[in-house]
Amino acid sequence: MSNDLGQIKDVIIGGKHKEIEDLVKAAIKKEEVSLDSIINDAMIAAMDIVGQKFADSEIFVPEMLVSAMTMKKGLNIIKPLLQGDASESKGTIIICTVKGDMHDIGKNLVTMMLEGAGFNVVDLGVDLSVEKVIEQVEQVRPEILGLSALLTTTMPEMKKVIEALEEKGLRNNVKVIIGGAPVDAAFAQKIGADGYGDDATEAVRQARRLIAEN
Ligand code: B12
Repeated sequence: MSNDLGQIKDVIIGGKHKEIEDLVKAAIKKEEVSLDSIINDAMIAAMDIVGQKFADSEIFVPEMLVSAMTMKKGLNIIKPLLQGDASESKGTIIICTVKGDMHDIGKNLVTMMLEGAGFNVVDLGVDLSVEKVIEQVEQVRPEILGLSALLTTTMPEMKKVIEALEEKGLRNNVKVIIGGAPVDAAFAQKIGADGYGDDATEAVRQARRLIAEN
């Protein structure tokens, strides 16, 4: 791994939020460092280590929070570079993190990549109740609904959303894609989702596939 990526990773793990912006700016300027590697090999890899340290009780929620804040500051530097051609929308997507779940870095990254790929994304934020999601689907009428969950305890909310869409007669109007660390393709199939993405690139691929099938 290049020195730039290693430093970004260390700074996120250490929660040194004052240093991240300059490091990301410097890395972006280097031809040999891709945006993809900054996001995946440095930033997401750092959060995996943070998660592991938390699981091993080496760090606690406050440290995890500062690392998250550091990553967010870094992502904000990258965001403008991911913006695509917004002249013609490829379709509308509503995205949110499900009820009881405050994790939003993955969702935000997926949002950035979808917007970069030309989709119109309505980001409802975190901790969204089933009722609120349904209300927004009725109002916005998106082609796709994206749901994110990072906790095993909040994954069942995704199933509840799909059931509520069925009950309201909305299920045929909107495709549902899901993602988040504890979620997988088998779970997506089990709850009747239309797609699953293990990262932001796959989220874009799934969205394109579902729009093309529409
Ligand atoms: C940062 C973090 C936090 C931060 C969140 C800050 C924020 N604004 O997001 C804070 C400190 C608030 C936090 C709190 C908690 N956390 Co936390 N957290 C993490 C950590 C370290 C990183 C998550 C992250 O941002 N990853 C980076 C992003 C980019 O990855 P991602 O979210 O997986 O997203 C990617 C894909 O999954 C996918 N994707 C994501 N969403 C979607 C949606 C769609 C539609 C698609 C297609 C794809 C997709 O694409 C993304 C880009 O590649 C993880 C560990 C980990 N490695 O996941 C633990 C982790 C998720 N947390 C955990 C826990 C236990 C908690 C707490 C319960 C701790 C506590 N005791 O209070 C609370 C819960 C709070 C709540 N109610 O939500 C556990 C969950 C265990 C479990 N099995 O359920 C983990 C796994 C840590 C661990 N190893 O124990 N956490």
